[in-house]
Amino acid sequence: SIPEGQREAWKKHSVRGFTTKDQFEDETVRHIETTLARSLFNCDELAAYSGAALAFRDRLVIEWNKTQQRQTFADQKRVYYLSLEFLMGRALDNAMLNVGLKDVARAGLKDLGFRIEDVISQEHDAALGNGGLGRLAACFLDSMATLNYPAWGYGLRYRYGIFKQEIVDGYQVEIPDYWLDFNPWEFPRHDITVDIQFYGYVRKEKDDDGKTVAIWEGGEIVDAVAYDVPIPGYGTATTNNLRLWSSKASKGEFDFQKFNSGEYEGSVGDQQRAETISAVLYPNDNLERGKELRLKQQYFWCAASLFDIVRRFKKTKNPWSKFPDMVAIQLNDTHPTLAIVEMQRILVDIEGLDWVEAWSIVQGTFSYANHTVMPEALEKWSVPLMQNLLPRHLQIIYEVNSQFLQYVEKTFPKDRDMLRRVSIIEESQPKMVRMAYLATIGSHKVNGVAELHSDLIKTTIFKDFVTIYGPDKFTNVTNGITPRRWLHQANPRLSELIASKLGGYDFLTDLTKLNKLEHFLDDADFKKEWQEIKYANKVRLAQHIKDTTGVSVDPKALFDIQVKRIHEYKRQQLNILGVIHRYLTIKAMNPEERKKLAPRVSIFGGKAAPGYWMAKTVIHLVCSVGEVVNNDKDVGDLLKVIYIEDYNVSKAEIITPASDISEHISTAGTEASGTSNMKFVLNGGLIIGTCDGANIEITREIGESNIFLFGNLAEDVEDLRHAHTYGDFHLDPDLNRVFEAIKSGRFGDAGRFSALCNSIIEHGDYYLVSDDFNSYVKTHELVDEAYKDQEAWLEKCITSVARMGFFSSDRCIQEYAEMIWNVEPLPPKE
Ligand code: CR6
Repeated sequence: SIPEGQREAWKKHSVRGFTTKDQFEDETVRHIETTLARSLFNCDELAAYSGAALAFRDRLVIEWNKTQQRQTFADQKRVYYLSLEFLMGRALDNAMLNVGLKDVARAGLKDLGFRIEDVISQEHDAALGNGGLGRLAACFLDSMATLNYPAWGYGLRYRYGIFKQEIVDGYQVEIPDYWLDFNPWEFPRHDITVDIQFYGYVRKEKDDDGKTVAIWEGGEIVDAVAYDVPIPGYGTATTNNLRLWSSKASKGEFDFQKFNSGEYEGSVGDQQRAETISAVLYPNDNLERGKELRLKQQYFWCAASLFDIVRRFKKTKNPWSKFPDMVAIQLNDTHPTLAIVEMQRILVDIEGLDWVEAWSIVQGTFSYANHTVMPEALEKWSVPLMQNLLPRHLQIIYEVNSQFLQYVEKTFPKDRDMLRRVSIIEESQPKMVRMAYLATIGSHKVNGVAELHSDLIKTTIFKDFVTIYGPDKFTNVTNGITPRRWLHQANPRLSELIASKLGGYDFLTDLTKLNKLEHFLDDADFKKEWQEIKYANKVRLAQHIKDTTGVSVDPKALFDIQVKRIHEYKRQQLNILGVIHRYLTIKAMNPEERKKLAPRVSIFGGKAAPGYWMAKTVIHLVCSVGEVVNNDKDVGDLLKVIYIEDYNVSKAEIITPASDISEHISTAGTEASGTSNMKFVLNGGLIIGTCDGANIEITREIGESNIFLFGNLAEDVEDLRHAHTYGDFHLDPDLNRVFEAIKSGRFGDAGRFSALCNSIIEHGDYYLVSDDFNSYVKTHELVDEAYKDQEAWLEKCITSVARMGFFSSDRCIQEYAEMIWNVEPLPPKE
């Protein structure tokens, strides 16, 4: 650090960051002219974005540095949020709003010849995630900073985020998302590099005290380089850190010999192999495929993060026993479970702690959030694969398992089968490591993400663990969303209207304050403005649809939206089959009947995993139906079917505020929580949904009369499936009519849809589409009816928004902090 005598000079020149419009313009132009080497003759919108982003970045960095310093000196417990996905979206708009300088920027950019909206939309989304799980991590970062928690996120810096989706001739085409061309929001820390070891072998040796120690040797080394991203809180100076690791060939490993002797390609090959580790995000949502590179990613990221966390702890000079009092590590799903094993390895093999003491430190430190009960998404790694890649870690897993099983056997001697059921090692061919069990055993708390889901994990996948540990180890933290991005940023006019009624923007940091909106249900001006805002948001979406698909939709029609990853359990197939039913019904109506019908626009969006054939077929069916319906003069504006390509966070900011109704229609018991359901309701849209995930709690909060629920309950699903497999299956007659239309070739070559139709008709209808079809269609009729009474509809929307306070991610983070992490906020000194 700088010597005492020079600190005054230093302080005099210390950077302050802009606050006024003039200063903002100074900074922006300076960055455009110097950092970017452009002039006023060649400054386009992208350059304006870059200049403005750099000006804001400077401001963030100042607070970020102070926050990090404060957190270091405070010597108190910190949270580390380990997530393989952070679906951040765009940063500039968020930074402007969080530091409270968007109006300054708007005026400044106008002076310089730009519209702020055009500038903001130049930014490339940071799309380091698949769907809900990654977006949840992003909302949590926003809340942790806003609530002043000393917290870091740890993830991977993928060179390619989730692919871009193009729809070509009605089919999904995947385009690589190379997003790092210009990213002003990250800071490479080339000085923070960690050596990560793979492969090799384990040697046992006696140390000086005669104790046997394990030494992991050989194999290969890859470097992890830190890239830091500042995370500004809203209305606070706290700016936390998100550290993303990037892989690089280790200097020691790079083969200079080869390079010198002219084998350039060979030497560069090693480098490329190392860089492959953090090259791509696996594009699967709720599905695991046991690929070696994925396991490599997981260990690479866990080992680098733990090295970093341990190094920081050691600087405090606290004894190891204090580790759980200083460090809370949250596992976002099982992807970072190897961190548990790595921690035990560090404590026992490197720091020389005794096994039992080390393990109690590990358990005191870690907690694990489960995000699914679906078997195909539960992570398992083959023992031979792990033996090869991480030989020492596999030994540790076996030792953890053996001690755990001894305890189980002693405690439950009568239940012989229990040992097989709860073993971390599944006795299959090949043997598999069950990561969810390992995560549960190595953590002090396990939580689900909505009440129903948390109940389900206790009665299904973790039933035996509830018996073993007692129910207190398991808890619920219902998911939430940040109202900053999902209301204030996505729907600025609605946020402003709400603020004008509630006397300011306090609701953005205490969302329960929204309940005062119920006092304005008789305020005609307020309601009129509310309605105008919804209409303007629909106009904006209609324009986007026109620009991207060429189809004109009427903003006065009922906008019915389902945007999320395409998955059979989320049942987009139920939606499109319902749309076909509607189309056939319209076609069979006489003109008088048609007049009574409310016009609809059915909007779909979402990516299918590249290898998920059935999901891709669903996309193709939606597009094919759109092709027919949208060109049917007979139908006109009564029905339009739209596929919005490349659904992502920044598109969601346009789509979410424009819904009248949105669809959250998973087979009951399959959607752990869902978070888009919360976003839509918070933006004044109603929802149609099953009794699943957070829909149930949304109903509890907003009232049954403000939501359109339908379908079978989670508790009946198993029986229904069982009945199907024993031949007790009835194809709903209306659904049959829909299938007949598809088979007749009305929507193009029927052969393309046969697998989709047959999964329902012939192969057991696992997701209960037919069982729920009638109830779904009938409920949509209720939606049509309700929409006719615009006055009553509006009242439902406003009432629902007023009651959504519970679903703020701030509430979630407070629950995690108090029940699971046991950490205190550290607010900046004023
Ligand atoms: N796919 C759940 O399916 C939940 C999020 C975040 C999911 C979804 O219902 O809202 O997590 N699960 O908790 C997984 O990713 C495993 C998801 O996003």
